[in-house]
Amino acid sequence: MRLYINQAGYLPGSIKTVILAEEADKQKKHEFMAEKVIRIYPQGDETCILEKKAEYFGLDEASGDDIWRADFSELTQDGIYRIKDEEGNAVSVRVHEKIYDVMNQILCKALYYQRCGMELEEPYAGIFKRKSCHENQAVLLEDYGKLGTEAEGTVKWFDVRGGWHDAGDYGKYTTAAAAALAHILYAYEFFPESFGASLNIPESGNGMPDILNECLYELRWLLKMQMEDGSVCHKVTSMRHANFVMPHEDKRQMILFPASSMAAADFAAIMALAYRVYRNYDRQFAGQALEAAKKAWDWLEEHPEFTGFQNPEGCNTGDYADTDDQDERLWAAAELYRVTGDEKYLACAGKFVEKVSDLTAMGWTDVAGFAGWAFLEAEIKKNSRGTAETDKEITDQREVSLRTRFRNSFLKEAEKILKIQEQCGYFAALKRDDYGWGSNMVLLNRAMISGTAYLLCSEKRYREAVTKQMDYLLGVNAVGYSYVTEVGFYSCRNPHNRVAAADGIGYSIPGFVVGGPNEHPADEKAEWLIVPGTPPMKCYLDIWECHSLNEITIYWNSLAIFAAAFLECFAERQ
Ligand code: 9MR
Ligand code: ZN
Repeated sequence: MRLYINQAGYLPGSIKTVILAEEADKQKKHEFMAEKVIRIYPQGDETCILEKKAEYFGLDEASGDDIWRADFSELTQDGIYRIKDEEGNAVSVRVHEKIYDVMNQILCKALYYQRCGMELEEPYAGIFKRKSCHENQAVLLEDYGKLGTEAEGTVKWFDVRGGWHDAGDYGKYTTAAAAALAHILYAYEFFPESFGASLNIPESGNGMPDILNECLYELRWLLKMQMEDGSVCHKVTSMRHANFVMPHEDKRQMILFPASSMAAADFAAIMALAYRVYRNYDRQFAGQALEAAKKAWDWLEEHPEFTGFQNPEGCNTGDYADTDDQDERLWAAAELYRVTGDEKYLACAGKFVEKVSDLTAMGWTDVAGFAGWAFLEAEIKKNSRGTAETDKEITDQREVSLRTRFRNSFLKEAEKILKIQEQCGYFAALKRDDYGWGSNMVLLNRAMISGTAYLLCSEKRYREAVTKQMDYLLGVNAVGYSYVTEVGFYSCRNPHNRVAAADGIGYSIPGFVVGGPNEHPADEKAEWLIVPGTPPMKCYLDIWECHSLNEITIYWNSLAIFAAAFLECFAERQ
């Protein structure tokens, strides 16, 4: 029997479940599986303080496991405990009021380690200190072929230093960056008090919350991705991914790839949001951000057609391809309306919303849910600790109807998510077929939707849904891993991250969310090692070569940041 708990720990008031699992034996008759008992002891003490029944859930399809579950929510005192089953299997569990406060700091600090174009100095980076990287200027794709020829003199050079490396690779991608920033900046707007701690980064103590300092590093880079005509480049990467070397050893030529309408619209939206968030801290930057947002919007108006992006031949870095830009345009309109109050944006939002099918998506491909957050801001802040600035009475019927539409979409989707969770023995918000590349992203996206539903209607079951997603991420899953590097007693240590593979340290920078189980492995090592027919929740390996299982990205961390900030905000609610 295997026992699974959240390895980071539980908030005193939260719902707590231990899962007992064993690989299903097809010969056994499931209807007659007996109940089991678990006992809980304080660490280092043999006096049982709580005895609970573990009820048989049944066969869990995604893992192929027989599952029993015991609720131990009564354990509300801070402390470390041992949970034992009748066979003597045991696991340690922590209960502490600061679990998600600390979790959030670790997840946020990980972003600092992704910084490009500056040295990571020992006082902030400790053993993970490293030299500055990617200092050289970039060229436009159209000029790339001229390098090393007679025409080299006519090549234009661009300074695109700064920002975060996207993931385990050293590329920097506009739509991916916008999604990551959105998760974090909205989390900051909704739960500002969850971001009080110092992250020990070079800017700490300058009067701005550290999470905003960290995001500003990314935003200042993002500004450089805008061209003079207002368009925004889709990405800046080398033609081929870097070798597995430290970032400062990667000397490949950086290329600015062509603009896309998704990049321009995401850029407009995130810069408008940045204006709101930063105007009280850094007026100059805020002003620049708003101006850049409007310029990108004007470009979009001049280019109403879809401008997609596809890698040119020979390029193997991420393409973050999309087939539609209506949701991105919707988000840009929503944010610009929120900051300017200009009706023209509201009218556009009303037009774009008709063309978007999923109004709750909040990833790099589909972003309409962010528009929902923008419209529902005042309502959401009433229930979180953020203070609404714009809680005016809404008289414009178009806005009222947009709000209702988003509200209903979030609540409807959250209801579906609860159903998915109910069907999974591990309470994961993933269906049998949802275990693809970055399955942890799908799960955490759903956690954000559940969280949004809670913010809209205060129904406890939605808050518990978020708790359970974080439980899954942090150890309540069929392989028993905490999918956050170096957090927990059995966590991933070998993420697909060029830095981790090249730094020779032997363990990982803490606080990175890895992609997670993938039933369709797409890298050679995983294809060899994952035996066909392995249940989807078990298609995972903590091996650095397995990029389709074990990569890290900024926009997976940012999702967990949102969820952790949410749980920290409601830590005191029972
Ligand atoms: O998450 C992306 C996955 O869905 C794609 O199939 C894969 C191949 O293009 O790319 C993944 O995204 C990666 C991106 O291309 C580059 N940076 C790291 C991303 C996460 O693995
Ligand atoms: Zn770099």
